[in-house]
Amino acid sequence: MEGQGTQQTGKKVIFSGIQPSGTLTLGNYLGAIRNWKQLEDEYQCIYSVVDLHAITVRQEPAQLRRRCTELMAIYLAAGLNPEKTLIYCQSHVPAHAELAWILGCYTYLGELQRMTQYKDKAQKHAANLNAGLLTYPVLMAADILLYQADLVPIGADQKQHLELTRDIAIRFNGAYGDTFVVPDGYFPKVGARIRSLQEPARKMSKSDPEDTYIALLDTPEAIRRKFKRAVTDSEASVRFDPEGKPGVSNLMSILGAITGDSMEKIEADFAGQGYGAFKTAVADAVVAELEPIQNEHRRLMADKAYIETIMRASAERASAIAARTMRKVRRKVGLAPFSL
Ligand code: ATP
Ligand code: LTN
Repeated sequence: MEGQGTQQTGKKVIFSGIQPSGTLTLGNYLGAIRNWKQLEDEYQCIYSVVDLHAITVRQEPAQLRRRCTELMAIYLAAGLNPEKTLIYCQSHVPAHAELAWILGCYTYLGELQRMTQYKDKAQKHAANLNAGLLTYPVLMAADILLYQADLVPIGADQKQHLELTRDIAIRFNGAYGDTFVVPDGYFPKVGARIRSLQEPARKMSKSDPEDTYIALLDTPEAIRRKFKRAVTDSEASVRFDPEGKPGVSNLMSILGAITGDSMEKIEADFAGQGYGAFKTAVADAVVAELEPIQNEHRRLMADKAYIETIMRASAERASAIAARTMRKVRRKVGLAPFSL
């Protein structure tokens, strides 16, 4: 189904979310949040703090609560304008869970078992291999389809989940007639897959050990130290070759994502220089990029009442959009009508 935009704005809809499951990394920033701001005028953007997704892995309750507020503050500190963009907490709109249940009945077990993220997480969390880890992508599909999103900005790691969302939407539309907009992915040209500083074969992930990632709120000293210790190779030449030189190429991607420079330009700029100077330049660029966000974040965290006001207002507006989809879905599926 073609997107018609929200009734309020007539603009195409963008939806994305981040789990409050750890400190945000430079990967989350470059692969996701940084690109969100640029979309805010052209689209009706809806960005969620997806706390229901986060509890697929055990979370300490007080910490989870704090991280939700912290992530909201990061959305705001990264420059999102809450007058235009909806930023809210997923669990504040119960329709996410309701639609996830319904869509789960239109998703095959085989489809879920094939998901790479599920296979990875099943290995990592063998002691708590709960059903939520398997049905995680159904909840993600519900997030997206609930708002009739046209575009979903995500990092490359979420491509498979988006494909599944499309399949579920097409299947449902096929069975009941046009109900959901079939969304497209929106991938950043640079920064889509930032890798671990210690094991560049893996993506940079906030649930890995601390020295493998740069946290958005790391101090400049910590950022410099981590880049200094980042894995490279013994060739001592700054050359972009993701296969042969994954560590150096990852650092080049980070620098390029921030400065906008091409890999060729970075190669030329650092020709004949060792890794020391190069790593310092990468660290300087990251420190300068993050500093204003960190300052604004600190300011916002001192005003939790303001964050809560935004969270509540956005959740109300999001609920109204979600309710429209739910009325349609309930009717199509044949759930008994009711009004309170
Ligand atoms: P976890 O490692 O705990 O599973 P995560 O770090 O992958 O979590 P998410 O909340 O799952 O974080 O992802 C938020 C957004 O950040 C998604 O759009 C995802 O594609 C993007 N993202 C995550 N890691 C990276 C990365 N290393 N490079 C680029 N984008 C990333
Ligand atoms: N699964 C995503 C987070 C996420 C999301 C979404 C992204 C949950 N729901 C809806 C885009 C749209 C992740 O792990 N990065």
